Amino acid sequence: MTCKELLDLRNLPAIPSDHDEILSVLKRELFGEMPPPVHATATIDAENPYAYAGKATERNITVSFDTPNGEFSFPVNVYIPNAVEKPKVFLHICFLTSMHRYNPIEEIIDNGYALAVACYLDIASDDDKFDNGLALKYPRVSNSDWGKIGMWAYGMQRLLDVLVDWDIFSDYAIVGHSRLGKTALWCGATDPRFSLAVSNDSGCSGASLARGGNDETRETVAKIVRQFPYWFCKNYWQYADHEAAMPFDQHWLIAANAPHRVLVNSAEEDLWAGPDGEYLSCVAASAAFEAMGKPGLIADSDELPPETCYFGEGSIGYSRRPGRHFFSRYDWNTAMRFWREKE
Ligand code: GTR
Repeated sequence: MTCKELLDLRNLPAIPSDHDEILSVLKRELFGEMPPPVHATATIDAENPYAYAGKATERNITVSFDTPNGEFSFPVNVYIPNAVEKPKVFLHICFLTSMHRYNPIEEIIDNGYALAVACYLDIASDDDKFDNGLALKYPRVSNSDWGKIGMWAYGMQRLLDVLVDWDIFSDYAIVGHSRLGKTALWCGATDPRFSLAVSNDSGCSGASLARGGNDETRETVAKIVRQFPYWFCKNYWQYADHEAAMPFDQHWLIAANAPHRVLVNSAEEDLWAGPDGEYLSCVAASAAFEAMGKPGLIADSDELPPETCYFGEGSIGYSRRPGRHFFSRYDWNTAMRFWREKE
């Protein structure tokens, strides 16, 4: 079957032509409302200009901004290649600190990119407690109030304030893996200063379509809201086992990033995330990019892709590699390639 035939079976809601309308539905029904942006500032707590054999400058900073309930701060590590005049910078919302295995820092530097890493737990805890971090500053009352994914995304936008103010970078990408891949897509969709959002194995409620797919093997809305209700606004919970009633599907989240680029990385064995659902979502989101005069996904076939593929020519990039759920060096190299090839 062609992708078009597969998509026809899924009966997806059409993407609105108005960007604000896409965002208002995704806010109300999925991730929750976001507070207005409040410009952040930062202190540089330590700086090492000789990091990585002298190839990089490492800055340890604290990002701070006002909230209705006082100031909020979180730490970030930034790595800047010394040999590049105005490098592009990846903002990575990461599971742990920058020393986590998901950060091949030296390789990123050697490719001429800068990297800014924040640990998501420093922004808000990954549990149903709303008494800490950014959650404490914004009491959750209504069904459309934000969940944790919205908070993590908002924190990264405040980090972006600081990096833009430094005026030493030429371009900004938001990157994340898995639950933080969902976050990266939402962060890019709600802040046009990013020129690229990289979703690594983001799966259900991220890049992967909610409608269709193999419910035995993949994560569904029912499964995710049972285990991680606090990632979302409460309105999303009503769609457990009622995907057909959703006024949107996940291709809207990719489309909401238009006209800026999106890269979707999948792993062949990551059936929980649903690589085919991620691919079809890219195909379905393409119309929104095309309506803005940008190419969507440019693939070499109408059928589902093979175990290893890279389609990097369109505004939506797609990569699939063998193996399991992981943010691998392969995935990082795909992101660097996509950003390098598409200026
Ligand atoms: C899983 C969750 C996925 C994905 C993953 C992760 O347990 O069901 O949606 O987000 O966690 O973030 O590692």
